[in-house]
Amino acid sequence: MPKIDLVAGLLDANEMLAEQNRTLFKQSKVFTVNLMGVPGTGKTSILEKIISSLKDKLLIGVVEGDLYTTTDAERIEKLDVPTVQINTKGECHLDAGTVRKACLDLPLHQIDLLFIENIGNLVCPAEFDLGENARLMVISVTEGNDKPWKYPLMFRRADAIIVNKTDLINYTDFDLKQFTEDMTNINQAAKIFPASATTSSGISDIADWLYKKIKKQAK
Ligand SMILES: Nc1nc2c(ncn2[C@@H]2O[C@H](COP(=O)(O)OP(=O)(O)OP(=O)(O)O)[C@@H](O)[C@H]2O)c(=O)[nH]1
Ligand SMILES: [Mg+2]
Repeated sequence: MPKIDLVAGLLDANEMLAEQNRTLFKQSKVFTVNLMGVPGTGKTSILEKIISSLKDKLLIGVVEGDLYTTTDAERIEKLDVPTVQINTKGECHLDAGTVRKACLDLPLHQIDLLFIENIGNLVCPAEFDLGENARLMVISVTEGNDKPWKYPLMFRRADAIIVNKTDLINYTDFDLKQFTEDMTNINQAAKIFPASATTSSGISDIADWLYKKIKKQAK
């Protein structure tokens, strides 16, 4: 079978499973967030801070995607939220079927907000719909201004972009104004949140945005 047909077939099959996940999440009244970004951009660190900020208002669950380790799940479990680790054993993204299986190990009906931390990568995760309600992307100021143009699909499909590690911005050439302008051309609808998981700057804005989205959907 030509490679291109195989890829198209995989994506079609994934789309079907993503629809099933959407139905499951809707029936379970759980709002799901697909958290994406390159390795080390601060996905887990941001997640730790958002969980701490929303934990008293919402019941939160987490699916942690990683190639081989359980490090991130161990970090999240310390916050006392139900967590399931997926090890993709080399696959560069999560897919809808794998997420579905992980959800079997979660008390989905008790959860209001489910985070899915995807594999660190700016290419593959963008193509695989997981049935999520929102796509949250993390980029950090140490990664450079050119990423939206180099990886447009990921940036085009994001509902919100967290620009993390702003505590380091003066040590980099990252230009937030330029980034915001570029994003206007690529994805005008995406919200942009400058933040730092280290200092907690910007975390309350992200938490408020998520909370409002969840309440709006629940109406
Ligand atoms: N200075 C600074 N460092 C940060 C910030 N956020 C995360 N880090 C550091 O960046 C490194 C990677 O953070 P993680 O949260 O593990 O990143 P990740 O995106 O989850 O990484 P993977 O799961 O491996 O893809 C750690 O050493 C964090 O302490 C931040 O806002 N500022
Ligand atoms: Mg992580």
